[in-house]
Amino acid sequence: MTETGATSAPALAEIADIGRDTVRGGYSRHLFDEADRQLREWFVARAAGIGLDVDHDRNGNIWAWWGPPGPGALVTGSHLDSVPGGGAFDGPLGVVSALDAVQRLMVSGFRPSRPVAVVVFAEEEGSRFGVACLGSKLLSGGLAAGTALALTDASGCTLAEVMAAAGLDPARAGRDDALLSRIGLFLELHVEQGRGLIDLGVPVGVASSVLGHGRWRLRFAGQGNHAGTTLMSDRRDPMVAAGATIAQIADLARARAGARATVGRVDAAPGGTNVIASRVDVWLDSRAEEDEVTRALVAEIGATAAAHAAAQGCTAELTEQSWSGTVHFPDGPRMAIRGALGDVPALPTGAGHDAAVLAAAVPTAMLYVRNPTGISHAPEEFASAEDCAAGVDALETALRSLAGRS
Ligand code: HGY
Ligand code: MN
Ligand code: MN
Repeated sequence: MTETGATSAPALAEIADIGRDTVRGGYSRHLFDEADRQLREWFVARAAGIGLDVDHDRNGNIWAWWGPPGPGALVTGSHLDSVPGGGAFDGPLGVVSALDAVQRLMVSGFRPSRPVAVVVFAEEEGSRFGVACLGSKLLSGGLAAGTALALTDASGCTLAEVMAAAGLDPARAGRDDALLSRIGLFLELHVEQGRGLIDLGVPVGVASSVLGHGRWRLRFAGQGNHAGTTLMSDRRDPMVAAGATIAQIADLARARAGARATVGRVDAAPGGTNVIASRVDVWLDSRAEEDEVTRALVAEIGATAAAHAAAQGCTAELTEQSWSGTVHFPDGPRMAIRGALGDVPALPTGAGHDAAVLAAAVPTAMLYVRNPTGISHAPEEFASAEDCAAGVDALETALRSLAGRS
């Protein structure tokens, strides 16, 4: 960050060593784990260091205010958590760019006509508790507090226990109308996670829509047994049913225009090489432009799983774990931002975001920064220093224009 606030790529270097995953590559930063704790500490210090007043809300989100929290606030920011083995930019770019853009406005002597805040949302990736955008869903009432607090992580800890250990009162978790009433507009900058800006040849764009997306668990149950003494004819092997189902999922998705279905995570119990599994859990992520297409595809996958399970003398159970419907961002904020930035392109995305979840409760908008690899949720995710700087420039210009209005 230069003193004059000259254009510079956001200082992602400050957090580059936090949460590196030496096994998977990339970063693993999950709600209230050690990496998240360090990132939160960094954010609080960085925000306070530029004169913002930091406040932790009841749902684990962090708010850094320029001016007294009040109605009509212009809020920007994103998330700091990652997927397992995720990239460096998904989330942090929006947080660091927001701090840089606000600091530049401060240094320039700009005085906003409305409160301004930088926010860090909790558990956007849902990597610890399985629900995407957990912090913004709790804030906006998109997920009932009771349901959320009972969520468990891989070690069996509940969200309530983890929140309490982090110093929050789980009994207060849930929709926060007082805080929502302060938000006039939430503008999130995010690295693009597809190829739109590459193909258009421009560094920055605005968001038009976010695909509806959900997560389901397929639980195949059979009979655990000995790999050597159990004849093939005597088996009820859930791994065979799971494998046959997974092999079909891609074709079932391809048969529905624009639909996507992914299995990136499988868990077999007990997990011995010389043991026939007793249970295999398969997690499904599915998305499409029309929510009913996603629902129909998931139903078809569930039926396919049941048929393969029956053929193996096993059972299959489909459980919905997370759902966010398709969101079309409101025209007003997007047009105001395009008015301030000039004719930046408007892009749809298949990636979920807190700005899409919050759109149910307050006006929201997004800026995208070009990712020349077109790869995300992987260590190859990237944005050049020049494009990151263009993102901060765009965010500062948009904030200056939007905060100059009451
Ligand atoms: O899964 C998503 O689309 C987002 O990155 N949470
Ligand atoms: Mn992500
Ligand atoms: Mn993200």
